[in-house]
Order: sequence, then structure tokens, then C-alpha cells
Amino acid sequence: MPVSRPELSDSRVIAHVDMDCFYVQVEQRKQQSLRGQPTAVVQYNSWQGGGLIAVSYEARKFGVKRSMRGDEAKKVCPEIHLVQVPVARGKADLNSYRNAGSEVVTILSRRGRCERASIDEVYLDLTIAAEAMLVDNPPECLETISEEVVKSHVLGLEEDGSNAREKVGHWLTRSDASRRDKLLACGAFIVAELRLQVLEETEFTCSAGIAHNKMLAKLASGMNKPAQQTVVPFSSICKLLGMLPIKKMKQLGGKLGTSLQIDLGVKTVGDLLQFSEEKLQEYYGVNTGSWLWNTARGISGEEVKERLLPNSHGSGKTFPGPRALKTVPSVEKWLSELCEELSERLQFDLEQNKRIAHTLTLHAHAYKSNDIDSFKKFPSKSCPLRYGTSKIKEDALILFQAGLREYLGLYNFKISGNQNSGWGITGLSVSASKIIAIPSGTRSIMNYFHNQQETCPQVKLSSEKLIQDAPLLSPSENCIENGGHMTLQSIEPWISCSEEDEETKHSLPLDRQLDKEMCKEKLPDKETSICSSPDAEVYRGWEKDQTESNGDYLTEKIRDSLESEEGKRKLNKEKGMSTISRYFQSQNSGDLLKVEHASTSKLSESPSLSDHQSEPPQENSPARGESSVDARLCSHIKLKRPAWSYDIDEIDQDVLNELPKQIQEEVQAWLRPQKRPHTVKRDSGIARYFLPAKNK
Ligand code: DCP
Repeated sequence: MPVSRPELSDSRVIAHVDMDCFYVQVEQRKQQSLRGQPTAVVQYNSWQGGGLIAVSYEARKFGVKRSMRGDEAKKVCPEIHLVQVPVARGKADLNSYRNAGSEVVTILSRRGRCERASIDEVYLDLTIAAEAMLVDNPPECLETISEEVVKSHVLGLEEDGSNAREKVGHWLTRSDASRRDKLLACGAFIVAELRLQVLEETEFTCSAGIAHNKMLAKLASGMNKPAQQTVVPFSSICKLLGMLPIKKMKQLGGKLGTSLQIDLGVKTVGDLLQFSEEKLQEYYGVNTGSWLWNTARGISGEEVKERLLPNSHGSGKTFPGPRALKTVPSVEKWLSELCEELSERLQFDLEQNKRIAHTLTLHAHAYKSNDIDSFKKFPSKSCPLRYGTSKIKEDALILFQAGLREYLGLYNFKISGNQNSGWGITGLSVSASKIIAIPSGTRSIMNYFHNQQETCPQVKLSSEKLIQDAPLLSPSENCIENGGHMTLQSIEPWISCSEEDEETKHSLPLDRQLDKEMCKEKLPDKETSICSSPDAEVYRGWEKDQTESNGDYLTEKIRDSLESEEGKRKLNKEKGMSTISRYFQSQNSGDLLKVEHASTSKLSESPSLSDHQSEPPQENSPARGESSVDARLCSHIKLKRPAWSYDIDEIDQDVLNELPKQIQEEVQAWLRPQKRPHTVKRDSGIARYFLPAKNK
């Protein structure tokens, strides 16, 4: 649900830059003869000429649309050039488009904070640059204005053809304008200059919206395409939103927009102005109500986040009609392809950008024939991400099976086995999210763990061996490691329903319609998934550790690691990555410490899982009627929590304080369970992790 954020300042200068027919431009740059020609990029699927995914503006003039297939496009525009998207592993390979997007981002980020919103969209916060221009080089003092700037569209100015540019030129250089308008005018100059640089350096054209916030800038960037820019002065907002159909507003294209239309009779965003904030809150809750009230007034405080790299990676494929996958082995085969691509990109990101992803998510689109429950959607599933292609494949398959079991119901799943019992998969994707940069100050945390190692030689030995394995991401994830052999049973407790943000969905362009739909399949209440909490990950580790109670866990893990081809490859790769290796080594060391602590401490005292299932729900346990897996997990967690034997007093606060903030938070999260042994609540939000720890 959208959350309202108060406007940070009424004179920010925000731009949204959107590439024009992006994939087509990339292909035209590869094949110069296509320039200026009606061209479309078609999907990797030859049925009826393939589905169009990008259409050049020359082809659009003939009526060619993205919803068409190649054959249909040929009918309306016989001279159209159809270029097939590059292919790798039997599916579209979007790398050339991603790289082209990165080239553009590099240029756009020169003048202000830059947020890469999708493969071809960027937000810029140009406030500081605009303020500087207003002081040093105000538009009213300029002797000449570039053609690109006067070509701008300024909402609210009457554009009647002949003297439109004159009017725009005058608006941009007025000395009697308000400060707000002057800043926007500076923004228009800066964006025009950036767009020209993009054209010169990449040969790509783009369009832009310039406004006081992201929401308005995004609305404006698509208003005048291609290769143009649109300015939204404060005075034009009311008229703009008054005409904007409610479903066209970001976040209102789905159920909320439909409810506004049906329940409140709202047609345009401006129609919302007739409702008080209280009324909207009454209908849609406090947050959404306030967000709607603000949106109707063009108010949005959402910040441009500094992000030049994508915040997720994904790989997906659709299997329409007769191509639907109908057996688990066929799904496994495709998952394998998708995971290989995902793993390659993760590895590249790690080596190139020193970033690691934390969550693996599987989405699928499925159907069931002969079923009254056919509206039911295939649930998206997530788990902590383990690096290494084979591990990603293995986990993705387990996620799929967990999803399928939920989708079919346990009974049907069991009788179905690998046979086709009336289900089919029409879309499949895997994605990696929660990507963070490896903090630069990891040496300190490494020292910390090294100190710990000295007191525990067995752990030291284990960690040295383990460096040959794929890098592991967090203590909890290490604990659930089992030498690459996980079972559905062992993974199940930490499989959660996916909660990806908009950008995550947007980063999978080829399959993004599929993904967007799939991503709507969330738990009804975002905060009910215990598996998404940091604490829960620690407990999942313990859960796994319990299953390894025969003590062979570490030995097996090392042996598997040594035997694995992948482990050997990684070892070679790691030679040139000493810092990262050290980081992971230190992580492994610390993680193993926990494994050691766990296996030698109170785990044996924990009553079995089944003992707890019979206990009545307590105050902090899941309510009756919740899924049995979650209920089991909750009760299990409570018992295991005290088993973690790190003593916070052993940790020197000075050491903690000198760590980068991110690591401090992570360490605090590891330690927190000790402080709050009984605080797991299914209905509590992330905010609780920032509250002072309570001893209950
Ligand atoms: N894309 C895709 N599948 C879709 C939609 C888009 O693969 N269903 C890809 C191809 C597009 C790129 O993403 O070139 C960017 O999508 P946009 O929606 O921004 O559309 P274009 O850039 O193609 O055109 P426009 O100039 O209208 O923005």
C-alpha cells in the first residue's frame, strides 16, 4: 500500500528521464542502417512473428503498437524491420540493453543525485545544481538559449504553434518569476544539457519531466516524446491532476484505483480533492488515506535515492499456450537456465561492484485445469540467497516445489508427483534482491572474528577450509548451509512469500508484465511473515543447526566444498579479490562460531518440534488458524532462542562503534535475540527492530 511522505521542500528540482523506444535505439546503434527506419524489437518466440516489445517512433506513425505480433505489424507497416532480441540459453539476453542503460546513468549522474529506477529510467535530484545556477548564472542573464531548452514544454503555457518557443523562452528567463519557477527553469537548462550529452556520447535520445517531486516528474516525462522535455510549474499541478484519469497515476493502476472508481465514483486524480483526509483514511486506512489526499494535491516527499546500480537482478521466461511446462523435470530444466543467468549476473555484480544479494525469490504463473479453485495464483516464494550456481538452482527448485505444493494443495501435490495432473506453468522467473554493497570497513569486523577464532582453534580450521566454498551471506544463512544439500523440509521454515518493491519488478523488462502480476501475490498483511524479519533468519539458522545435531555438519560441509567443482572455480576467481575474500572469510569465521556455539550449547535441551505444536497459542505466538508452518516455526523459535550463546558483554563496544553503520546494525541484529528472548510477533513490523530492546 502506498505510504504518504510529507513534501520535503516546495522547491526541489526533480527530473525523471526516460529513454525513447529504448531497445530499438540500442539495436539501431548496433545496425546503423536501421536509423530513421520503422523498426521493432521482437521477443524470442517466432510464433506469428514474435511479440513486439519495443517500437520505433517511425513505426508508431503507421499504427504499429507494442501489443502486436510481428506478422500483424508487417500488415500495417510492410517496410518495418523486425529485430529479434538477442538470445542466450534459449531465452532473451538483455545484457546489451542493461549495459546501454548503465552508459546513460553514468552521464546523467554528473549533475546531481541519481536513482536508476529501471533499465531505461532515471530520477535525478537537481536541486543543488539548480540553486547554484540561480546564483552563478541565472537564466534571466543568459545572452543565448539553446534550441534544446526552448523546445521544452511548460505545462500551463498556451502552446499554439507559431510562437510557442518564444513563450517558453520568455517563461524560462523571466526576472519576475517566483523562486520556485526560477529553480524549475534552471532545472530545464540542466536537463536539456544532460540530454544533449547523452545523445552525443551514446547516440540515444531520451525524454524528461522536470518538476518539484518524483511523482510529477514521472507523469511529465511521458507527455512529450520522443526527445523532448516537459516542465511542471507549481501553478499547473491542479489542472494536470484534474485531467489525469485515476488509473494513470502510479500505484493507482490496480485494485486501489478500481475501488476509488467504483466505491467513491472518482474518475480523475483531481476528483479526490472533494474528500477530506479523514474520509479517505476512513475508507483506506491512515497511510493510504493520507497518501491519496496528498496525491490529489500533487504532494509527494519521496526522495531520490542515490542508486546507480539496479537494486535487484532477475531472469524470467514465459511459456504461453501449448508451451506451458507441465512436469517438475521440465520446470527444473528451465529453472536451471534461469538460475545460471542469475548466478552469472550476481557474480559479475560481486566482482565489479562488490555487492551481494540477500534474497532469492521465485515467481511463477500457473494454471490448473478442471479446478473450481482456478482463480488461485501461484504463490511467490523467497529464501535467503546462497551464492553458487548449483545452490541457487537447488534452492529455486525447492521454492518452486513449495509454491506448487501450496498452489495444488498438499493432497494433489502428493498424488501428482512428477506427473502432469492438470497443472501448467506459463511463466517462471527467479530474482535476487536486497542487494547491498560490501561495507568498506570490513577489516574491523574481521579482526573481531579473528580474535574470537584464536580462542577456538576448531572453528579456525573450519573457516579456512570453507573459504573455498561459495561466499555466504549472513550468519543465519551459513547456519542453514548443509554442504549444498537442502531438503524441502529443511528449507521450508524460511520460505516466505515474496515482498518485492516496484523497482524490483521493473528490472525484469522482458517478463515484467508477468512479474508485475506475480508480484501482486503477497500476503494479505505485509508484516505477518515472520520469515522476513532479521531475527527470524537467525532462528532459521538454529532450526537448521538442530537438524545437524550429529556433529558431522562442519566436516560434511568442508568435504562438499572441496569436492565441488564450483568451489574450485570460485577459489580461482577469488585469487584476484583479496578484499572480498577476506570479507567472506571473516563472515564465515563468525558464522561458524555460531554453529559451534549452537552445537555445543543448549540445543539438546530444546523439546522437539512436535512437543510444541501441541501447546496452546500464547500471547506472542501466532493466532489459531494461521498456517501450520508458521505456527510451528513460531513455537520452535521461542524455544530455540535462548540457545544462542553469544554473550553481549563479551563484545567490546568500542569495536562495535568503529564499524560501518551497516555492519553495526547487522551485528546488533545478531545480538538482539539474546536481549529479547520472547519478542517474536507475527504481527509486528520492521520498526520494532529499531525500538530499545526489552526484556520480557
Ligand atoms: N520492454 C519489454 N517488455 C515490455 C515493455 C517494455 O521488454 N512489455 C522493454 C523494451 C523497451 C524497454 O523495456 O524498449 C523500456 O520500456 P518503455 O515502457 O520505457 O518503452 P520504450 O522505451 O520502448 O518506449 P517509450 O519511448 O514509449 O518509453
